[in-house]
Amino acid sequence: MKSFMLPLLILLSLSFSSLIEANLSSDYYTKTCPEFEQTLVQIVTEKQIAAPTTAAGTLRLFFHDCMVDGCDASILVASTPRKTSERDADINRSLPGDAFDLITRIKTAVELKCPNVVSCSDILVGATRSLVTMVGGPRINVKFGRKDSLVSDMDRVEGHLARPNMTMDHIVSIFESTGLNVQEMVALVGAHTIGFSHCKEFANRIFNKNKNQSEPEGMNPKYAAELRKLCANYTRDEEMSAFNDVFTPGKFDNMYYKNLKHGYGLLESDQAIAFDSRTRPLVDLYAANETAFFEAFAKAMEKVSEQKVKTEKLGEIRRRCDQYNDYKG
Ligand code: HEM
Ligand SMILES: *[C@@H]1O[C@H](CO)[C@@H](O)[C@H](O)[C@H]1NC(C)=O
Ligand SMILES: *[C@@H]1O[C@H](CO)[C@@H](O)[C@H](O)[C@H]1NC(C)=O
Ligand SMILES: *[C@@H]1O[C@H](CO)[C@@H](O)[C@H](O)[C@H]1NC(C)=O
Ligand SMILES: *[C@@H]1O[C@H](CO)[C@@H](O)[C@H](O)[C@H]1NC(C)=O
Ligand SMILES: *[C@@H]1O[C@H](CO)[C@@H](O)[C@H](O)[C@H]1NC(C)=O
Ligand SMILES: CC(=O)N[C@H]1CO[C@H](CO)[C@@H](O)[C@@H]1O
Repeated sequence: MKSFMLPLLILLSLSFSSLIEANLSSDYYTKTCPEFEQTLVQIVTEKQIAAPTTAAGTLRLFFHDCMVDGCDASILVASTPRKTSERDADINRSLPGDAFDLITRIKTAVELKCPNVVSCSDILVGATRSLVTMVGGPRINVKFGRKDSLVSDMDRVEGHLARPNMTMDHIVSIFESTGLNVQEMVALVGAHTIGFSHCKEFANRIFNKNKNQSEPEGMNPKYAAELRKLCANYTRDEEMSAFNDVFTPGKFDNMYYKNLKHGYGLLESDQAIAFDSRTRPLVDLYAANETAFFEAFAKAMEKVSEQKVKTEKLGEIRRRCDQYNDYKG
């Protein structure tokens, strides 16, 4: 029975979620859980101070959750023996534990104050908003009132998330299929102004490819040499990683775009947006004007956070973020 129900649910959520408008609002929990925001900000602050990589990890988790069927905490669900969930899709294997831990901590604290009221998806969205500001980025206007998904399926990830080795056409088409245009795409990828990438994500650029060429496409030679040193052992030590923004790795600023203009793009897809004729003018704009980047980023993030949101019937307030409420083991 179960194996029949799940595809059915997927079909339902596909056909209706875009038709019914969700009622998101900025004061959604003011009456039902007045302590929500304050509790969230307090835990986010403590966690970010204790583990400074939390901001980048959470921002990436947010993006991966929202790109696959809207922000619905489907990424937080743990796999079961019967079903491999989104977070264990190959592309999610490197999602950082600190971000999952943060959401669990907030959920636990909020459940003590107001049980069964605040969704996990709202917690992830709210935490991302606070962390971006905390590391120097813009204020993002977020609304609340999302429900958590009733499905999380590994097979739904592929095709919704870009990979560094895709062509720019392919990457653009993935964003467009999610309702995001080229301008919004370039602004959103500015998120790579914080955080890091594992060597395997760019090893192809610095080691194997173009063996006859001294440097990978567009990469600053000194930077390439440093990366080769850093990643020398990456096949043995899979944890080896490099900062996405080599100059101001922990600060949310427009350095990412300045880097691209000088050959300091880490991923192939990063560097490529400085060359493509559709994206280059936006890279130039955001490199020259941080205010323009911040405005565009905040607006695009707001849009991402509100697309395809689950309403009453298609979701629930999960009691545990990693399990559906009807989970029976
Ligand atoms: C062209 C589209 C994109 C591609 C190909 C891409 C790919 C990647 C890859 C391969 C990593 C490294 C993961 C790892 O090694 O653990 C990464 C990291 C990251 N990505 Fe993206 N990404 C894209 C767009 C975005 C967007 C739109 C956001 C957010 C709005 C984002 C946020 C992040 C963050 C914050 C990190 C650092 C994570 C950390 O330090 O834990 N990315 N991305
Ligand atoms: C949104 O709110 C209106 C008015 O409160 C209500 O009639 C409607 O059913 C709500 N829609 C959803 C999807 O919850
Ligand atoms: C891109 O990378 C993925 C894994 O990271 C690999 O499976 C795929 O074959 C690569 N595609 C191309 C065109 O290199
Ligand atoms: C590298 O250069 C050698 C000698 O010039 C040539 O035979 C070979 O085909 C080149 N390989 C690539 C991948 O361009
Ligand atoms: C790589 O491994 C070798 C031998 O185990 C070690 O001497 C060297 O310091 C390592 N390099 C890096 C960058 O970790
Ligand atoms: C930078 O962008 C902002 C926001 O779009 C704009 O108001 C401002 O005039 C721009 N500054 C310059 C120097 O172009
Ligand atoms: C954060 C998280 O859930 N990571 C998981 C990604 O996938 C690997 C392999 O299945 C798991 O071991 C991680 O726990």
